[in-house]
Amino acid sequence: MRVVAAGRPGRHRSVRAAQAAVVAVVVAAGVSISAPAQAGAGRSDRILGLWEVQSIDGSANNRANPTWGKIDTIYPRVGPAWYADGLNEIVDLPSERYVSNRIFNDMDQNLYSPHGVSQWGFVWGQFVDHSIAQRLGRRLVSPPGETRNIAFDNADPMESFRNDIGIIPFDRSRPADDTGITTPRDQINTVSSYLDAAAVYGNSHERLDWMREGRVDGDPRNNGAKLLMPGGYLPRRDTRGDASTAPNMVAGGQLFNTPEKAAVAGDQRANENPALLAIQTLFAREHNRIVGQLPNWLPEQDKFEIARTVVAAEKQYITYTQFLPSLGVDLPRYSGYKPGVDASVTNEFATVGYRAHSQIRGDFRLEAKVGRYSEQTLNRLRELDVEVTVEGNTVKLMIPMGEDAFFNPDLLELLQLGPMLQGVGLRPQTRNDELISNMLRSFPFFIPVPGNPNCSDDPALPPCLPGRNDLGAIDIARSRDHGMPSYNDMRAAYGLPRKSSFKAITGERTESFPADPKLTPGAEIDDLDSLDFTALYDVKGKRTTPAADNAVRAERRTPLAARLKAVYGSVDRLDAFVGMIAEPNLPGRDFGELQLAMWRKEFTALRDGDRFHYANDPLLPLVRAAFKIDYRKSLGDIISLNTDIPRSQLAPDVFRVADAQRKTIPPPNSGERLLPNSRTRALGNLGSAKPAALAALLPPGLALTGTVSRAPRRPRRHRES
Ligand code: HEM
Ligand SMILES: [Ca+2]
Ligand SMILES: [Ca+2]
Ligand SMILES: [Ca+2]
Repeated sequence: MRVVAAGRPGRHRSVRAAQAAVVAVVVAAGVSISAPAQAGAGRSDRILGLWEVQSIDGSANNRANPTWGKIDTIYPRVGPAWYADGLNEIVDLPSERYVSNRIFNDMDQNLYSPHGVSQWGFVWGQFVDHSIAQRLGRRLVSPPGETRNIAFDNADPMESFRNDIGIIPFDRSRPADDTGITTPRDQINTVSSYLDAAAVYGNSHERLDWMREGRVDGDPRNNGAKLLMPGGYLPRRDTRGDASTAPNMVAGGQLFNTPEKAAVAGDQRANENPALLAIQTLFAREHNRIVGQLPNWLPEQDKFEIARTVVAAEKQYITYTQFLPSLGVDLPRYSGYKPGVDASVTNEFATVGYRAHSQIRGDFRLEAKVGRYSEQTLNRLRELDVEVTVEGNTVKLMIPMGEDAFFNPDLLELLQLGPMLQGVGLRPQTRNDELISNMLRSFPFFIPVPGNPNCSDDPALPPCLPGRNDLGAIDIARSRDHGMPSYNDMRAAYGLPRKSSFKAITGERTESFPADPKLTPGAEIDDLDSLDFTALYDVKGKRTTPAADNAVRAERRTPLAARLKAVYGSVDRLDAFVGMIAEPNLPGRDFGELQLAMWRKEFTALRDGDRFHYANDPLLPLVRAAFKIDYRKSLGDIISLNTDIPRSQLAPDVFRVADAQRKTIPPPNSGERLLPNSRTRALGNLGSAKPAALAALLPPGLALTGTVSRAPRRPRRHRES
């Protein structure tokens, strides 16, 4: 089957006008069929018999290199691997928890995003992560590699937590076959790299078959168009009866002993925290909402694939026009699909650059009208450590990201989807800096003992063993496990100059410890007083207090550079993850130089190297014209369309808290740049356009005569709220 480009913009008036013309050609007249659908390909592999379906596993997105970005392929490297023996062995550097205690410890003092980025910054970030990366060897998903527990020294003078098992459990990722022997050890990404909606639909037909309404027989194409959503929430593993045949879900935390109660989503990590599960649930509802807007004459399979296409486009659109700009990540202008760009998520990005764990705030705050929750529900929430306060007509809930919140799908159903999603936008996330919330850096967990397999608090039973997890220490350990380049080699790999001193990294004036009566000269690095906050500043640069809980910047008794120097000695030994988050935020952005470079490079590749990127997909304007379904929505729009929270009760840009709204948000056509050519998913012959041919494909009454409803040119102004 030949695929011919429409690319006939006519006389070049202006770039914008030409673009508009191309779009109009595609939609109003350009989609015609000069040949029947490809022989041999079943109709169910096409949308409306014409349009290529995006593969579920990322294969053949790139036609010349069909394994690029596919599931179960190696994370390519940007820089050289750093192993002790050049091949496989972890480099000998300071213990991860030792580093964490001296660099990441926030002493329970929150510092917030200086630009008022809401908690959507990290919640959306995690949702995106779960569509692009999951290493082989993640516990409870695939068999891990060698055990390499992280040392936890209860006697460390800088240790403020107790860990009775003396280690933080850690396994190496499983190496890619035949690596680590004569070539450096590589790791495998088990999900597809492309920024599709894999977190919603999964990466395999078997999984999707179970998740869609209808018969489970391994083939989703004979199922209904909708996702199974009993009562508007994701199904549990036992919803269809036998949980043992349900898709696998990571069942840690509250689900450890009841894995059959895990909510099932495309991504196995969906139950990890209530906000993540909420966004997963929202997009499953959105899928079903779109299916409901499609005409009845469409076969179920076509409805499904059209809705999946729109959902993926919405997810990308929000990522590129709302999420990235809110954090200050700007990209070069989109200029069309580039088949030479490999969009595979790199090892450096998955293991260092994209681990935005420093942005995670340790609690969620919800506000609802008194009466939304019954007294019984409030009591159950209290049992789950939720703090409930009533102020006038408003009930306020504070949900600590602790034991009871992790892997607890019941919690989301108690809170209800609308208030949870609204709550994520109410408060700022924590600053992207070297501090990682103690909620995640010193998270308690319990290891069952004989006689108490469920770790019940019952005093009659033997107590379980209390341990501590440290996400920051694990990030360091993982970067060493994956042979990540040192900080300076990482900078070089991303085209940035090396740094020759610690103070040049942090931007501080000195890397010496000050003379201070609270510190013992020569032993400052082992002195908890070295971490004291000596001044806090709010967003206006005014001094503030811990009680005001609005600090965005701080001074401490000792410079970060002095502590880094005392821990690492030489700049060239510095872990890339640690150096990256020790860099100061650039003006107007929530990122330092290295992390910004890593995000720019990866998100540009994920856009330019994706044949199904929303701005390269001629099916989307067709869907818009034919069915009045427009993917160009803000996250706030999607929340209000699928919950009982009206749009007016959400900020225009939910990625910023109310008093940090930007004057403008991107116009709805931002970035759309359809360049129909042989590289899109169009299978029809667009060149010899005959509207009648398309009309023949569609039932009577559905004529595609209109032009594309163009978005307003001027950025829309929004009220500041
Ligand atoms: C409450 C929020 C979050 C929790 C509890 C969490 C927890 C975790 C854990 C336990 C791992 C596995 C660590 C390992 O063994 O290597 C991980 C991996 C990862 N996380 Fe997070 N995370 C959260 C949010 C985020 C966010 C906001 C981002 C990015 C914006 C992110 C990006 C990643 C990435 C890229 C990986 C590695 C993925 C892979 O290649 O396997 N996470 N996270
Ligand atoms: Ca993917
Ligand atoms: Ca089926
Ligand atoms: Ca932080």
